[in-house]
Amino acid sequence: MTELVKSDAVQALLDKVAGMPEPGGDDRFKAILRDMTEAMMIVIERHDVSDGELWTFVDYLQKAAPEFGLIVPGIGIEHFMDLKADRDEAEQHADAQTTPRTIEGPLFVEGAPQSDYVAKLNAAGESGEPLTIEGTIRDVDGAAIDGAVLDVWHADLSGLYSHFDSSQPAFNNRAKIIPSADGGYKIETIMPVGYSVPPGGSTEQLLGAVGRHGDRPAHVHLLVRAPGYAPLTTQINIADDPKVHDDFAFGTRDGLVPSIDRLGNHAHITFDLILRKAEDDAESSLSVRPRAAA
Ligand code: MBD
Ligand code: FE
Repeated sequence: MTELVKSDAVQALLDKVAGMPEPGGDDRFKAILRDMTEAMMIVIERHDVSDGELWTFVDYLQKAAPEFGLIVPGIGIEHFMDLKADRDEAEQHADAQTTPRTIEGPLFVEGAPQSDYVAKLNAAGESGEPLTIEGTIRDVDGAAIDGAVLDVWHADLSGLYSHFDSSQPAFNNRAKIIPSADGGYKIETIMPVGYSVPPGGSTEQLLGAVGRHGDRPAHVHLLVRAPGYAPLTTQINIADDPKVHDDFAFGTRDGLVPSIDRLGNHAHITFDLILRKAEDDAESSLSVRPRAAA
């Protein structure tokens, strides 16, 4: 089916494309570039992609570049990285009963205002359903973790995130919490609504071309870091959102849909965060993904 790609001429072309005969450059990058280029050629041959289709796709990519951070979760690659991390972790730490990880997404901002134990979000003062989230941050043996820092971020009632939506106050619905000595944390905010990809944008165009929507259920992002522990990036998914199991970014996972207790008009969620010790410095540091900071 891909006889042309397998031919000596194309294989020799790929070697040259990836700088194989050259002494300079990075060997790992050479191998990856070669495989990526070969994968594209296989797709072109297998689907008999025309010249017009190829250059229409190139034009799409050029225009879509600012939305790549949304397209990567939209085509399941960010979730795939979680599945791979789960697989690798199960091989090395089969018994670690940690909180499930899920995608970070492209909307985290480093540098949120820090507070002890409790963070009050909704600096914009939107009138929504009051929501309290509380729990403890512990290790797999149930002990509080020294030096843990919890970042939280979520969308406003328009489904937009501060920093990326300049109409919101700085760090609206973003905070850094230093848990109490026993690992306790508390978030006081309002119930967020789901996020949708920008209307008329490249992500929506791609998803529409395969009959999909670009919506996420309401969710609250959490990131816990602590010296000597594997960082945990996860989310609370709001159980009564109709799309809770229909997320364009595939972020909803078992164990991340806690029940919601309602007392009057006040919603309450209990959610514990369980981390495991890191084996080495690499495991205890957050991925080097480029992130916004303010
Ligand atoms: C979001 O709010 C989000 O969390 C992800 C993963 C992707 C796009 C928007
Ligand atoms: Fe989000």
